[in-house]
Amino acid sequence: TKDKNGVDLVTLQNPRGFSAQVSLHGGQVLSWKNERGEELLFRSSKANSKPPAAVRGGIPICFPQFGNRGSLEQHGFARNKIWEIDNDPPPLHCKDCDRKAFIDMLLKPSEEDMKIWPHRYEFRLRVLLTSDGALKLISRIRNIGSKVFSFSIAYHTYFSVSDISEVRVEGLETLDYLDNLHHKERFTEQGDALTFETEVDRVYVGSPHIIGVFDHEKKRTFLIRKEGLPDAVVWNPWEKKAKAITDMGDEEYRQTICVDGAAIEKPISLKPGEEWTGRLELSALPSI
Ligand code: TA6
Repeated sequence: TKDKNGVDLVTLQNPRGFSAQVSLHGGQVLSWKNERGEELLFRSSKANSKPPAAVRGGIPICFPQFGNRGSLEQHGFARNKIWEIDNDPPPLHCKDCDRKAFIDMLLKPSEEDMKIWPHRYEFRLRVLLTSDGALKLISRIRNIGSKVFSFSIAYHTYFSVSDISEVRVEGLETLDYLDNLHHKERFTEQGDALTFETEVDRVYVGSPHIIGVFDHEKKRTFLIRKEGLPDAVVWNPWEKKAKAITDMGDEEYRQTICVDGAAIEKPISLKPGEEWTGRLELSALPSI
C-alpha cells in the first residue's frame, strides 16, 4: 500500500497474528504489533511522514553517521532516502519464515549521493517477523567501491511504554558510556538497573548482546538481542527537550524510551569488497 504521501508501505504478518509495517522511505519500521494487536513501538501523534523527514517513532536507520559525529546531516542520510525492494537478496536461512513475514530492501548511492558521501556501497536490509513474533532487522553493508570507508550505524528504536517512570533497563550496569549531555565525555555506569527521572542521551560502549527493557505497569519485557552492534544508545528527551521537538507531543516523552543497537564508538571500516553484517532481534514478552 502507499501512505498519504505516496510512499510504499509493506505489511508483514506471521501465522500467530503478529504484524509489522515497513516504509520504503528510510527502510523504517513504523509499527510492530503483537497477536493482540497491541502496538509495541512508539509513534508520535505529530509525526509527519512527508519525505525527506523521518517519521518520529518506529525504528529509523541512522547511517552512515550517528548524531552529529561527522559532517553529514544528523544521523546520516539513510533514514531520509527512498529505499528499493531488493530483488537480489541474500539467501534466507530461516526454516519457518513464510513469504509474508519478511521484506528485503536495498539502498545504493545515486550519483547525487556520491557528492555528499563519496563511497560506493550496497546496504541490504531484511526486516523479518519470526514465527513467535520477534522482529529481526538484518543489515548487510558491502563496500563495492575501490577505496576503504568507515561508517557508524544505529537502529533508533522507539519502544512504546506505559510511562517512563515505570521503565527499567537491565544489561548496561557497570559499562562505560559517552554522555551526549556532557560533551560526549566518558563515564562509568554505577547503578544497577537504569531508571529514568530526567533527560538521558548516552552511548553505552561495549554493551552485551542482550538488553532488557522492563515496563512494570504493562507487565511487558522487551528483549534486545544484537550481533555486530557493540554499543547501545539510551535516549529520552524529557519534558524540556520534548517541547522543542516539533514532531513530538509535549507529554509524549513519557510514552517512549529509545534503546538502540548501534556501532558508534568504533566506526566500522570496510575495505573494497568487504561486507559487514549487523543483526538486531526484538522480542516483547509478558513479564514474568
Ligand atoms: O538518540 C540520540 C539522539 O542523537 C538524541 O541526541 C536526539 O537528537 C535523538 O537522537 C533524535 O534525533 P532526531 O534527529 O531523530 O531528532
